[in-house]
Amino acid sequence: MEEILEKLLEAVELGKVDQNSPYPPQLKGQEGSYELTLKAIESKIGPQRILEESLIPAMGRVGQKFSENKIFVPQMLMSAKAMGASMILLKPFFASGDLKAKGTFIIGTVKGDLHDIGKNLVSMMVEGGGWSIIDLGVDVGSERFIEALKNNPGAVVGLSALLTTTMVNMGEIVSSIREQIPGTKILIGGAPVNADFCQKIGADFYAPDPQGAIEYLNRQAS
Ligand code: B12
Repeated sequence: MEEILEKLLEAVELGKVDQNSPYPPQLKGQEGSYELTLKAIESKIGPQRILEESLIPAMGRVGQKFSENKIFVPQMLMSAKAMGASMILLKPFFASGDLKAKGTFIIGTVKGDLHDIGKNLVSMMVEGGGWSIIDLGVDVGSERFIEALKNNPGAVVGLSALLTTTMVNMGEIVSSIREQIPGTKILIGGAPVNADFCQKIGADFYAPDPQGAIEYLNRQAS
């Protein structure tokens, strides 16, 4: 792997946002994820490799260390910030050049859950796939999904959850949508969910990653 991708992985893992950021003390004065992502882009390393070889593995390591009680919420938050600084720079690469959208995709992280990195990634890539995006943010309950659907008839809905305690809220949201706006296509994703759970709560499709979401959405559009 290029040295720059290794450095970026380390910067995100340790929560180094940019050169001026005082955290973590051992990387004081060194480049952070912002500068390293810029350099990677300038070196013509594609956004997909930056994501797959640095950013996503970094968050995997962070999760592992959190599970082992080697780091705590504040450190996890700094890593999320560092990842966010990179994602801002990657967004233009995923943004759509298409003028006419294939359809509308309403996405949100479900009630009780504040994790938005994966959701943002999905929305960025789906937008790049030619869909118009309505991102409802985090901690979203059924009422807000239904309101957005009423304003955008025929839109496909995407639900994200990262916690085993909040994935259950997906079931309640799916039921409410089914009751009020039958026929809506609902896609779910996030680390704790899978195809079995999708079937159990009556959603239409589970995708493990943005690519799977795009493929499903394109099947709906054609
Ligand atoms: C960063 C992080 C945080 C940050 C979130 C910042 C932010 N802005 O998102 C902060 C510090 C706030 C946080 C808080 C907490 N967290 Co946290 N967090 C993480 C961490 C390290 C990374 C998550 C992440 O961004 N991954 C990278 C992205 C790219 O991956 P992803 O989200 O899975 O998304 C991908 C796919 O799942 C999919 N996808 C995601 N959504 C969707 C939606 C659709 C429609 C589709 C198709 C696909 C899809 O596509 C994405 C790209 O491939 C994970 C560990 C991990 N390895 O996941 C823990 C983790 C999720 N957190 C955990 C916990 C316990 C918490 C807290 C409860 C801690 C606490 N005691 O306070 C709180 C909960 C706060 C809340 N109410 O939500 C646990 C969850 C355990 C569980 N099974 O329930 C984990 C797994 C850590 C661990 N190993 O214990 N966290």
